[in-house]
Amino acid sequence: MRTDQDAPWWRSAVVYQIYPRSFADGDGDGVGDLPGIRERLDHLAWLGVDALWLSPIQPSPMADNGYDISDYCAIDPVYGTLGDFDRLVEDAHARGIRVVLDLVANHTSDAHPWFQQARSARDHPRRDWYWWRPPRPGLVAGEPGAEPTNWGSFFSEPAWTYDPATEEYYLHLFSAAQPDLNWENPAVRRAIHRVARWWLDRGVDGFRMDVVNLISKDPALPDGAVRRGEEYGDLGRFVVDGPRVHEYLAEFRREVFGGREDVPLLVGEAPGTSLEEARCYTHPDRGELDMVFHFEHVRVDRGEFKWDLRPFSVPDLRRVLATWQVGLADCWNALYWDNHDQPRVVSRFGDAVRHREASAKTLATVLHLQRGTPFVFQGDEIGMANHPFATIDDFDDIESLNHYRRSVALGVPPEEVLASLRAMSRDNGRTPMQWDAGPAAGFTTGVPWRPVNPDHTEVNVAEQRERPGSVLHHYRDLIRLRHEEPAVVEGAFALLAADHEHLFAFTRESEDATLVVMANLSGEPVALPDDVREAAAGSELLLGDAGDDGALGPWQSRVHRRTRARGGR
Ligand code: ISL
Repeated sequence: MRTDQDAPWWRSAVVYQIYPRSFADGDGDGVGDLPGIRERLDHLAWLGVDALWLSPIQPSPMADNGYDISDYCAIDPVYGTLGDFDRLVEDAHARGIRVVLDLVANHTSDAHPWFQQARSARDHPRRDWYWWRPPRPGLVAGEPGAEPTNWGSFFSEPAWTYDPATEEYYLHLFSAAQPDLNWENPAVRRAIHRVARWWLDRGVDGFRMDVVNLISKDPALPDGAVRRGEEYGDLGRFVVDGPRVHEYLAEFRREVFGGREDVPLLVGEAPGTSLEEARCYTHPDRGELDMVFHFEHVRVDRGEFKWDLRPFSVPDLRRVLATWQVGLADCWNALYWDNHDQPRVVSRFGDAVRHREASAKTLATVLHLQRGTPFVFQGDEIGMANHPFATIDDFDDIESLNHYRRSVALGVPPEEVLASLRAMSRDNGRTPMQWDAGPAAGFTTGVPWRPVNPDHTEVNVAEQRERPGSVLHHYRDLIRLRHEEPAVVEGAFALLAADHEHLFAFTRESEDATLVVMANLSGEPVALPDDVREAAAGSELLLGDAGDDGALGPWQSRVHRRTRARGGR
């Protein structure tokens, strides 16, 4: 496996995210599985990725497609067996590909034995593994308003559910089927450490920790301020980057990674986190997380624990990305455009209609050339786009369905809610992977669990594999460039054309070379401003079409390299 002596392996790595339900189906039941992934490993090896991250594969009632785990140390039968998992790890490792698992430890499924025991009696020793509270004094338990706090969950319901058997409420930041674990309890933390060690001993190479910045809550559980027109209080400051989260993560690393030779990757998903907090999570001196997925470029906080799509403009996007590049210069970034929770990058930031391939390629270029570890979500490497969902019956995701129900109940016209779901629903990222132009896009021989995007007849791996210049070949070139050019990994980031309406341009400067990256994030041709032209003067073209060196065509991008003279600039 590729390892640099001084730098951890993940610095020069590209990670590929697999959403197992939708990647490849090996047994024809219409749901993706581990044998299916194994059969497609050659695709990942051809692309050149260094690691794959699997969204949850453990047993789950699938209230949230596996982000509700009922047994941490097993495989859900729909995905296969532990034997299938071991074979997958072995085959991936044989190709130099590491395997990273999702660690969902903010909450379990309500079907997990821990929760079953906790809810069985108030005095059960496991009661305190979750957050239980009595109803508000003087109010009728189970009636709206009697919840212990005024918090709303991520999924448009109250964050508390009443349990009549023991006459208390339990806390869930997501659905009622996902009760939050009480990390205040050291026994809970030890149990999670054991789970993580168990998977590492089985050969996995790291974890993506789900909503890891939500694991510590303000134990006073105060009510949040209710903004005008909102139903729930603003709970963000009581649970996002909570009071003990840094302590828990330092402990996790010590207890789980301590003494291991090949240090695993630890990347944390951190909705709502700030740059300041991210520096605490990722600073090498603190050693909590290697990198975090922040949300600032994709979502905007509208309060009440909800993040809407951030309105898109190039100056705004560039400012956010550059701020994180500079702000984490002594730390490390996780670079991503989308994942299984977000609309597809080409539909969201690019132009899937008029400039599909060019915009998919250019967006990939600016992602991969920033400083940090790029995460490629399955299908982005061929420019997969949002699905043309028609009616509410076409949606499946719990967040989307709950959002629809709540909005319509509050009087928002259904067509309006549908329009917003088409743009932002998590279902967009979950349609089956498009392998070929055949029935069900080569994803399954059966009936796929989610509709295949009708554009698979044109947009698929098989076609792009045969076509140099395709989005797929471009991803491969970008990954190869990272492996061959140290400046891609370590070069310092500096923004160019800082006021331009359409350009995202920057340099990456290392000891030996300066890379100049210029990208036109618009459908209009642009003339290059002076600072970009000067930076690129006398350089060699590494990637992109040469064309007019004073301009970029619609959605065009180029990467140049200037060798630095020894002893000078
Ligand atoms: O990103 C989102 C879009 O609004 C949120 O819906 C998402 O739920 C949030 O980012 C947290 O995501 C993670 O935890 C959830 C799970 O549903 C997501 O799939 C997961 O990535 C609860 O485990």
